[in-house]
Amino acid sequence: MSLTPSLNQSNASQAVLLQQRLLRFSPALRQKLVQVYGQHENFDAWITQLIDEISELAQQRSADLVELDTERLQNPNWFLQQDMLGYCTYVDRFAGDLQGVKKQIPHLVKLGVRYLHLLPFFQARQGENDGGFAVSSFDEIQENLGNIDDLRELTSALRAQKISLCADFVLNHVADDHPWALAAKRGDAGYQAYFHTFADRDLPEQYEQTLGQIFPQAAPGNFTFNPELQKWVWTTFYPYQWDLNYSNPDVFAQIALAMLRMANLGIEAFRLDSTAFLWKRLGTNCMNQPEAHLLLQALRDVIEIAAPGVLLKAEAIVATADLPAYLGNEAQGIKECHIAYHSSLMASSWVALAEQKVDLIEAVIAATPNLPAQTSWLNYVRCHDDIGWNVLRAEAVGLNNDTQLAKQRLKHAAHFFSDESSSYADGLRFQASDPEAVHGTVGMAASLCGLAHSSEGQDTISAQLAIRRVLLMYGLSLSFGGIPLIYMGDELAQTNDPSYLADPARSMDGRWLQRPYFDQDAQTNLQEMSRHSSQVFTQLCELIKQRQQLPALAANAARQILATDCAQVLSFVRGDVCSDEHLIYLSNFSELPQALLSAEVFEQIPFAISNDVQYVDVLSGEVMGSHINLAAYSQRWLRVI
Ligand code: OTU
Repeated sequence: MSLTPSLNQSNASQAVLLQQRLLRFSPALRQKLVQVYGQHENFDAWITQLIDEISELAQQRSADLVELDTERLQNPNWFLQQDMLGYCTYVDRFAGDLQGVKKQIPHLVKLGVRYLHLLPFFQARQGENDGGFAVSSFDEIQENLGNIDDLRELTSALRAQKISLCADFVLNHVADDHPWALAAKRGDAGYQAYFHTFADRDLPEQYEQTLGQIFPQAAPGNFTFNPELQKWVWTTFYPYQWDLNYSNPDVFAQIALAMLRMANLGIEAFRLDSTAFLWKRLGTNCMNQPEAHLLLQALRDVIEIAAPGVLLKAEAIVATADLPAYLGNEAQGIKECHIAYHSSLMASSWVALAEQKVDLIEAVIAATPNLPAQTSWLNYVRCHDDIGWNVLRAEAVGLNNDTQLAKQRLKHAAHFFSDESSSYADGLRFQASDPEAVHGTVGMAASLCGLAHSSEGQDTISAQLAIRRVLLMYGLSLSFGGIPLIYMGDELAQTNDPSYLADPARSMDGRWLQRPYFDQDAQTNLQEMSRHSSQVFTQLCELIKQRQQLPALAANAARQILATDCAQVLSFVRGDVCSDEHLIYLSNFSELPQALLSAEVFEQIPFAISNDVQYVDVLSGEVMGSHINLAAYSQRWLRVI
């Protein structure tokens, strides 16, 4: 069959561009992989074959995706645009299946969403599967959610509305019924080498000395005895999630190729799940190892060659100091992921709510470095996982140089949000039977903020305060910088869903408390302003709209903490402090009103010192006089008039 001349031409120019990218990024890819796999005797043949396969998949990319790649290469800051806003949800809980998600696009558009993260929808293990995080095929969709055609259709329908689809790519493990695990169980030595297996407990016990626990209650320990293999298998998460052995180059190659096949379906961003855990090293907690970073950098090179419009987002729930490495290192010319979750900012804002003081958030911000160009934080209030308190240990210790006190503070937060009758919050402890342990907390944002399910329709003071707290939390994530993310249901102030307790496949995992079904009724009745859902939705939309309009709130605009003499008030300035293109953020994390002297805040802004300026709060329209008054749990976004 002969091709039309124009197609031929565009194919030819595509081939040239691919060739250029291969020339540029293959040596970079090789340079990383030689550090990890250079000892293997067949390294040269292996990498030559891998690059061939990458190039093959690059050529299979459809014309519209190639066009998208080209556009994004021309505008590499596309994901840092002013109006970038994320939304995260499970497919079934939001809309039944992939076709249902397509029907919900108008809801996303109404919110201003530009980036939709759908939690795992690729084929998952039969039975328990950790909400889809036990993947049994990277090439098939969970039957109840649809098929590959539905996915392709959804990605293009989203793209038509300028919404990029983000999918989870579970890097650290596969399900115990993934074909690789099944082959291993059948005795295939090649596939056994895809996993970490141990004939006895000797090494596992040595590793356990320094390993942490993710699910200490539901899945204690990091190794599981498999009767078919008659061996212990490394299982950091649930026993049915088998950690991949990345010291085996074939594992890396298969994962890289799987990623490109998924990208070719139109997925525009990958949430790289559990990136911190990829490399194991005796005597360490097996997190954040240098090799894990090299492998992520190599995946970035693979993307640069074959799908350069695609984003990589690191899910590394680690201490603030360990986070920036996931975004590369500008001085050293190292690129890794484009986006990373800022989990310590998230957790510290909940601590601030519990303590009614903001020093821990300020400490986190102080420990948050400026990021390399073309990278961004992902800021969120809640997600499908627990709030892990331990990521804040360093900041909490640093504030008083007192380990015991730091532990007390984090314990207090866990207690505040999780224990009945200790506060307004309605959450639960996650996976900790030991009251001394500072593990995690689960619950929907609205519930943690004190909105009782039963209070819907009642205009009580406590409900109004709860709503303010929800908006306070979202206001921070929308104004901080980076990409803000809405967790499905929060926009409608949805509360906890305890129905998981009746399902034996889920009752052991409290995170299901915060994975409710989308409240269609609330969405249909958004014009009924007596509903809490409508009130939150309307005010959240207002915050989003203001953020879209204010250049000072763009993802990568500068940020600087402003000092206040009030421990309950958080304040920073975004944008250019030497011109009127800046915005002052102030928020009151306490239940009491606070008043600041305007002059003391404004004198920290060079532009305000040298000009006779007045500020208006864009949220209320109020012009600031000699004092900035902040009602309980309120925020102000001030711009120069
Ligand atoms: C990630 O989680 C996912 O977000 C979880 O939903 C999965 O259960 C897990 O991986 C396994 O695939 O540490 O960096 O609640 O914060 O498990 C990986 C604990 C992780 C999660 C933790 C997290």
